[in-house]
Amino acid sequence: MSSVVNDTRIPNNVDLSSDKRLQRALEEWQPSFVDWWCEMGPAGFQQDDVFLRTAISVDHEGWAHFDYVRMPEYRWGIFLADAVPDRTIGFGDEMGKPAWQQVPGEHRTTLRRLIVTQGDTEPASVEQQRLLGQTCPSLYDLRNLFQVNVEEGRHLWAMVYLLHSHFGRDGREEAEALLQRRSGDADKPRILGTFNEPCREWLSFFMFTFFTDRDGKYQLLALAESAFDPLSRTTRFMLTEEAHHMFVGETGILRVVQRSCELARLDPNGDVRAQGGIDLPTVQKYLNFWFSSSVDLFGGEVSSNAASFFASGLKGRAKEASYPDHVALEGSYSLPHLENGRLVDKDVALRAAMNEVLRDEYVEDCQRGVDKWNRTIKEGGSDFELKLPHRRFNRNVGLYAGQRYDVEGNPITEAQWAERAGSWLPSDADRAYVASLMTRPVYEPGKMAHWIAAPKQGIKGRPVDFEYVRHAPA
Ligand code: BYC
Ligand code: FE
Ligand code: FE
Repeated sequence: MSSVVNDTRIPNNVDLSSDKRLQRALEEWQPSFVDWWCEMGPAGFQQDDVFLRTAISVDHEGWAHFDYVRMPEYRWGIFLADAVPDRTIGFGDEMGKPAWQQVPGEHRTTLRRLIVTQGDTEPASVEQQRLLGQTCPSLYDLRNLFQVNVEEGRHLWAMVYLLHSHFGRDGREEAEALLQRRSGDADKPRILGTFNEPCREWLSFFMFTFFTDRDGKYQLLALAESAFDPLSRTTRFMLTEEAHHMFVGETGILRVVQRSCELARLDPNGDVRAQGGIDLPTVQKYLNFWFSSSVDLFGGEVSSNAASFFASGLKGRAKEASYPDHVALEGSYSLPHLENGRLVDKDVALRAAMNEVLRDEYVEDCQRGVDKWNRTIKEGGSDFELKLPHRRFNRNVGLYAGQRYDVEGNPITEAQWAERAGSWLPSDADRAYVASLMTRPVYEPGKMAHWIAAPKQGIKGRPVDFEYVRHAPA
């Protein structure tokens, strides 16, 4: 099935050579992408050989090939999951009609915006993470960082392919603009909030890959349901790569809390900071920050955009087939609204609450990871429990933006917030402390920074002390 052509400039399984115009357009974009990668990708490691996986097919077995590669020479390609024969639209007003192979004129602007928003997050995350290599806790972690980075680069390719192949001149302009915006830039920021937040410490990186890449998972699951079949197929393949990104976050935090417990046991007063580790209350503050920021990425609780995406078949729910009713014209969704300082439940039309439905699944999925971390903490002899803050906590988008809630979701006053926010979110001093543990990188195979436990196993059957990155110090 769908063999991958690898001997061309752009590896692909979309028969690119049969469409010379498209091929030329993408070959023109490619050098701009590589320039962007060299300027904004991992700083200081572009000449190193990195043990990376590269996609070489799209079937379940053996889609990935592992070998040493220099990152600028990574084979970024265009891979669509295999077509589902005679696929029909699975939800909304067009339910049951054939899926679209071309963009319907009336949905062109909206679809383009969805694809651009998705595409924008991919290079943004690479930009956010570009300095992390210089403070890596091990070669194993360094390699994982770069694996995530090259795959986010490939996710950008996935969206740029759609823009070039289906949106004509506007699409080409958007593809250019995707390389021009910059994370955190005052004049040309990335589109969504979280992707402009600094991600300077490895603790943030692990939280980001756990919480923010998981938003990626849910948004991609929702787009995989799209009536626009090329979008569905490309996001289905992206999801296979996403699993590793979340693994990096989940196991990264697991190793941090494991080490934290070890260091607490070593200290006569149980003082983790005195032993040079990251104490669990600090982990909790980072968790509160990245969870609340990522929860914003789902958009407003009540959203006419979300309703019309659903109605027109552009974006469904995650695993739409698992719902009994795919039209969603009848149900409602109860949402607490703040009125005179009290929360009052109000029913919202189900279609208008689709962002919230997706957020529900996301929060539940996050909780599973937190439960695992808590089991590790318990095994480590501590009775501290990490908790997801309430989804209303610290919001900047949607119904609860501009209001104040504690981590349990109770409304509080501005004065109460001012008094307590420092105990919930990382202070400058917390960030400075965490950063102070990570000033020196660890480049010796098998060695770990003091603040993190070793992983249980290496990558692709290699031992933990394998030389995952051959780093030649400058
Ligand atoms: N920051 O009606 P609403 C990933 C805007 S992550 C700033 O609720 P809607 C990855 C919104 O644009 C997955 N602004 O919005 C992870 C709208 O603006 P306009 C990324 C925000 O349309 C790690 C307004 O607020 N994929 O892949 O339902 C590493 C009204 O809101 C934010 C997608 O997002 C925000 N957080 O938007 C690498 C999928 N949230 O039009 C990669 C594509 C909302 O009024 N995007 N706004 O000016 C979408 O499906 C939707 O656009 C949203 C929700 C989910 C973002
Ligand atoms: Fe991605
Ligand atoms: Fe990702």
